[in-house]
Amino acid sequence: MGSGVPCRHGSSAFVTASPTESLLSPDEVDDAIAALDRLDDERAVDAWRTANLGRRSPLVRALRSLGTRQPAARAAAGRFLNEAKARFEAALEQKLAALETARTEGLAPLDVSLPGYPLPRGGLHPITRTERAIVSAFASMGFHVIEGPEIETEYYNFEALRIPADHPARDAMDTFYLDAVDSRAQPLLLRTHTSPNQIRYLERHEPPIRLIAPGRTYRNEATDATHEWMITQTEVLAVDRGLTLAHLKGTLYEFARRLFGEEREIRFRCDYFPFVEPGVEVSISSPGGWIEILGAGMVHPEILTRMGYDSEEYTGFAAGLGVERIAMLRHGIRDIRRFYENDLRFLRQF
Ligand code: FA5
Repeated sequence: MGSGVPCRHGSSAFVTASPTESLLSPDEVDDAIAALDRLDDERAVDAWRTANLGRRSPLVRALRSLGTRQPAARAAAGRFLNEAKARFEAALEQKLAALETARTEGLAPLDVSLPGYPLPRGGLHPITRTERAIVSAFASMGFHVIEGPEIETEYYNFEALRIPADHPARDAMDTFYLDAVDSRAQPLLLRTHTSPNQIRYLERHEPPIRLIAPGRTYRNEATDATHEWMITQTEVLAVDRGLTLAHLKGTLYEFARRLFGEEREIRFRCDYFPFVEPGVEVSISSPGGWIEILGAGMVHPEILTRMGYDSEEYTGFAAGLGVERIAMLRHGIRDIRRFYENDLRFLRQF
């Protein structure tokens, strides 16, 4: 309890005599109210409330003990105590109102006509912007967006895509393995590409299929100006009757035209991926030379057969686009590492 707050825990506060006397003397009530009047901060007022109106205050204890008094003394004492309580409560309410007025008086009134403060505005990360541009280019060609898990099993990331354990293609995708297995004892890893989405989708859907699956992928490799260890990829898959390499090329040409305009050149070269046949890589011209932006090809017939489709009847094409590389080309950025350094001077330019 703070100084200046009268608190009567001693027996002197209780007057235990006749009905004309009270359990709390009138003087003490006056003193307590005068003490409250002198207080000027909320904590002291709170302490006063506890001392004078709290469960253990003389007033409340006296009220509680009324029942033990002689009937003759009880009525007069009760009246006095109730009056004291009402006076305490009124004084307290008045004091709190006075403190509130004092608190708000010093504040300047709100002038809504003053110019506002410029609030810092966030923006979308350049990789998110490019990812959205890619998605919308394919969506306008009839592809729909799906998502798959970033933590994958060896089966979906490699084996189902015809990349067995001893296959050299695994060397190109140095893998972050997790110290865990799934319910079927499959080793878990951070997916090295978005191609597992092809298998996951084919398992559950019938052709015609046209999907696009953007997301993060991870490779345990050294970084340089065009290589990061965390890459955003976008998988593209189409499966239908009669699809050919011409459909793949036409789709990718149209995509490149929408994203880069007519000026940039696009180059197709043969490449090898175990899950396509034939396979290609696509590069885009830039002032610094060609930049490879994606791998692609015709879905390997064995994958379609394994998924239960007649590969004579159904064919498909697939592609895996590197979003960071595409963002570099769109914005003329020479070093891929800039994207994830979190340097606001760089990020604010987008
Ligand atoms: C793949 O990841 C295949 N899954 C692509 C694919 C899909 C082929 C469907 C055939 C059919 P690759 O490792 O080449 O392929 O990566 C594809 C693209 O991701 C590359 O062209 C490149 O743009 C980007 N990329 C790959 N590794 C990196 C890296 N370390 N840093 C930046 N971008 C990368």
